[in-house]
Amino acid sequence: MERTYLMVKPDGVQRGLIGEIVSRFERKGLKLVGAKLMNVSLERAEKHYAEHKGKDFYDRLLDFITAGPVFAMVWEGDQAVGLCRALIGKTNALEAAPGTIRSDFAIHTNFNLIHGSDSHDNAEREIGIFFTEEELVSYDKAIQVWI
Ligand code: RTP
Ligand code: MG
Repeated sequence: MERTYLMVKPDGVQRGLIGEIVSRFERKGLKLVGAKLMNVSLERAEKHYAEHKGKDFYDRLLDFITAGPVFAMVWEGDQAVGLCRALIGKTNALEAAPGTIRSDFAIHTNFNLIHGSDSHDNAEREIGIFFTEEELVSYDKAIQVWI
């Protein structure tokens, strides 16, 4: 079982796409174990996007992710990291496969609606930035045996 960190970015919240986005992971059969609407402080944003420090889009990225509330989530399931990245689609909406979130709803790379952890280690790191372990809920999902 693997956990991943997903976050509807400020553009997705402003466009009223939280429900649409959440429903895609629910329908896939993954298990939601944590969720909250929150503002991202600059300190948290810098930790989260540390790997991009120094790149030309870094400042713009920090401005964007701190500009309004995000919907932070932790999802659990077999290969959750890779499966969620597949449902999200490539960074650039032009390259995202049809049917993915970014293909269906995004136009620009700067406003690509959702973040998903790109590796198991980054997932655990990012979950630690945005959630305390007490905020995550452990439970059995009756239907899971059929998926
Ligand atoms: P994310 O981390 O947000 O899930 O997106 P990602 O893995 O698909 O893309 P990543 O390479 O991690 O980049 C993080 C975010 O930075 C913005 N970006 N802009 N060339 C550019 O202008 C550029 N490249 C990346 C995007 O908003 C991307 O989601
Ligand atoms: Mg990334």
